[in-house]
Amino acid sequence: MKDILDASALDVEARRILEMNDRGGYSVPTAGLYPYQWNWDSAFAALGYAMFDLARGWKELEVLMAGQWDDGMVPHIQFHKVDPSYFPGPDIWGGVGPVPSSGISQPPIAATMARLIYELDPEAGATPMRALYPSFVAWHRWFMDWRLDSGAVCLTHPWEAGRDNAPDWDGSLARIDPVGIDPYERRDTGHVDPSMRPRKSDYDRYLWLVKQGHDCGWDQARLLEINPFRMADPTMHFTLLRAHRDLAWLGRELGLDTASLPDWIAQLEAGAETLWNAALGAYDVRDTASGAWAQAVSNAAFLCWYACVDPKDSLATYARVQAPVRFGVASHDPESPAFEPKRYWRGPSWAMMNMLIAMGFDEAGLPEGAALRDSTARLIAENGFAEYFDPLTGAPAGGRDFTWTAAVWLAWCS
Ligand code: 2M8
Repeated sequence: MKDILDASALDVEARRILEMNDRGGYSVPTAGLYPYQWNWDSAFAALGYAMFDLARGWKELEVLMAGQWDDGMVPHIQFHKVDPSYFPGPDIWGGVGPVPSSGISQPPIAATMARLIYELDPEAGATPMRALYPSFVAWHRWFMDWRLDSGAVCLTHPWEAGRDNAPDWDGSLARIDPVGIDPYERRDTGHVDPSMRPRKSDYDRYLWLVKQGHDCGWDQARLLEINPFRMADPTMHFTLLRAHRDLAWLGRELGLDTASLPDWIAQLEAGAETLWNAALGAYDVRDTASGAWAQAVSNAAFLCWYACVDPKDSLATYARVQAPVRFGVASHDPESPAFEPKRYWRGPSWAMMNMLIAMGFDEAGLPEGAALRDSTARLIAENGFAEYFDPLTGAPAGGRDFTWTAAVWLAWCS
């Protein structure tokens, strides 16, 4: 790759982006569009920083976990410094943690990134990792206490999966009548072409769900009773299962208490069965209220190798959906009528998802991992450090100078 693409110039650019998006101990995904600290973005950022500054990598995780709520939840956004360029802000969310925050979480990849950083230099990593370990256990426990349905991990808001407007949620969101939300003004469409963003009908429902959480003080027991949107989801399930495994590894390595982890791993291994949609030939989203499948092949379906669960027929499905795709993994099946190659999580290729999927392929000894890495590297080299990309043409889309794309370049592509 290096001879073809001038990787060293891209390394310099990736580092420049990470430094530019550094707000002093935490990073923002990109200025303007996302001016706060996002949970899984921050975990990728930590790995990116660690490639040239280990201490800065650990610092990112420390700031992330310092926003943990008393109940163990680690919020999806921390609003360290209010910035009107983003909506909805802290007043709409009413988070109840130590830092103004949202009230939902995000895919728990932080323990997995912590393991990768630790492995770069175990001696330097022992002290920060020991300090972080109990907060990771508490966060993982929160998911196990509040978010299981037949052993599958659920989300309570599309923003929680990080795959905001994926077609996976369409049927279930359509059943919500978003009455009672205050008039609002979106900011995202002022930064990015609206045709690359969610539709208004999605935003109305996102805000209705936020209001519901806000009005009950983000009480998980109450939300379990009243929230009609509880989706058992491969993103949450596979990232948590993988994170449990990595946390257990770190705990054993450092001689820490790993007592809960084997049982949590066993529960999620069994629960993965309830996400397998045999008719689709893929792991799928299941609406826990109706029992209905989303009938959607997403990129999250291909995290089964990353989670080290039985892939069943996933490889054949991967080959089918990837046939027309040139760059990375499409976030939604290109043969589906809902596929839109530039609209956010309804089709585009995401460098960080590609990395997680490829980690699983590599560990399973499948050649698809190296191929995915090459196509993602080419995507970035030819189109820049965009938020996401058209998987058919490679055209950059969404925000630019993006933290996780830069981090993925440094940690995996270069
Ligand atoms: C996107 O989500 C935020 C809401 O959380 C938004 O659109 O305002 C998603 O791509 C999510 O996965 C990501 O963490 C976030 C920041 O990059 O942006």
